[in-house]
Amino acid sequence: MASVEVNFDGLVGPTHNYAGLSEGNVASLSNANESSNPKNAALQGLKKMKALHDMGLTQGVFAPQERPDIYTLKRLGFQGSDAQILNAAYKTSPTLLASCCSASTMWTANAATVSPSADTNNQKVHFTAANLANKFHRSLEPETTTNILKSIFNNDHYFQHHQHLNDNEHFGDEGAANHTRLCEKYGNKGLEIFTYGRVAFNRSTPKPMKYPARQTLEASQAIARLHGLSTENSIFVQQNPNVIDQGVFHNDVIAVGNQNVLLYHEQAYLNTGAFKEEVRRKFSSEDIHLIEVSTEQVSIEEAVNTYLFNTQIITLTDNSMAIIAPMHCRENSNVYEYLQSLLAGKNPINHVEFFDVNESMKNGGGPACLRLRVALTEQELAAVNPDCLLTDSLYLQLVAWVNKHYRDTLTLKDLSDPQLLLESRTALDELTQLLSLGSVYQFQH
Ligand code: SUG
Repeated sequence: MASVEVNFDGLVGPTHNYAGLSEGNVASLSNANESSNPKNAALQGLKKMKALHDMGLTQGVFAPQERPDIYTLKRLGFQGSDAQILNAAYKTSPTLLASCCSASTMWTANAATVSPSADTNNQKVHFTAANLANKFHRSLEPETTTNILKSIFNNDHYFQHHQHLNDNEHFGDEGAANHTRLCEKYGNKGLEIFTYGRVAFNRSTPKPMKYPARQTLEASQAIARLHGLSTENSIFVQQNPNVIDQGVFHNDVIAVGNQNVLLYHEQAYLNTGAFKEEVRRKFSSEDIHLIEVSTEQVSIEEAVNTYLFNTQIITLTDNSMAIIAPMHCRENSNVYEYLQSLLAGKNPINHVEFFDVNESMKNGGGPACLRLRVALTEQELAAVNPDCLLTDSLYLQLVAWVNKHYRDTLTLKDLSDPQLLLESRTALDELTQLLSLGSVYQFQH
């Protein structure tokens, strides 16, 4: 068996809600305060995982985190019993409480940056959890993310884990959402493309005016150093600040790559010409498809609303490629038409599947946000915690687990309900057994 790419999808946690926490993320702001359906959200995610598993791909499961995050509330001065803390936090600021309850770890594209062993100087797979320093609710994620990564990839011979970058916006790091790897075969040396939004230590360089640039060049460079990448197999390219200001808060909202295919909008990058030239020069083969979508074909607004580029391009067992898209792409006739022309065009993508991941989409998370890609050799795959890899029976167990523990409606007021904390801990405790994760959560210590 050759190397494979495994998608580790984030399981949606029991507190999934819409709190409007992400400035610059259009969907998050426009659905603020709506009531959510955590059960449906988790089942939608599981369905996508199962479908990819059924297509013959190796599919991983990434556990959610403990929310409400009582430890953060204590650190911020709330005291008393858990119920008192939740109540006082809600009274002080519903948004603060919602931040400590966000199920945002479902978007595992932001969990970490991963460099496969073919790219690194010690031939190990390297992992660095993202610090997500730009958003308070997301900055609560990296420690437990690292615990979970260490528990899934628990073998020093093959895997190397780094501490997340310093918790400061100068080193703001959003993980794989701003990182794409092109390669011939997954096991070959690839070209790692780091896309950043601004340069932190040089104020005179271009940056967005309205919305934050979450990823800095300095963070991307630090990751490449930590992972032992070479200059020939890495590229640092700036995202177009104008599109960040139109709601493209991560690069995976405007570009997606797989093997020798890069699908991107013509406005995605600041200096597209130079970027394309560098990709062609550094890529190991001339057989590369740089598929540029023009504004005339799909506007930035349509790209942001339909998540055309937040699709997953996957390689099927017959080596053809399929595109995994959200329903929004089917519902928008212009984008649908574009997809049909893409499938008919001279490129390896010849199949599209649409998925209802609407609960996640309403917070700005499409199919690609929900997964962390890890390319692994046969030996590395054998060293992965097998209970985190989806099987037909694990799927059924997880569906039953969701149905048993999750609510089907949640409002911001419900977040202060102490019962929700208990439900969430009970569910996660059981999950760590299902996935053989060990004690990755603070409440288990
Ligand atoms: O960080 N939304 C997430 C969406 C992340 C999408 N990921 C990628 N593009 N890879 C974010 O903005 C919204 C939470 C709320 O508003 O309740 C949120 O965190």
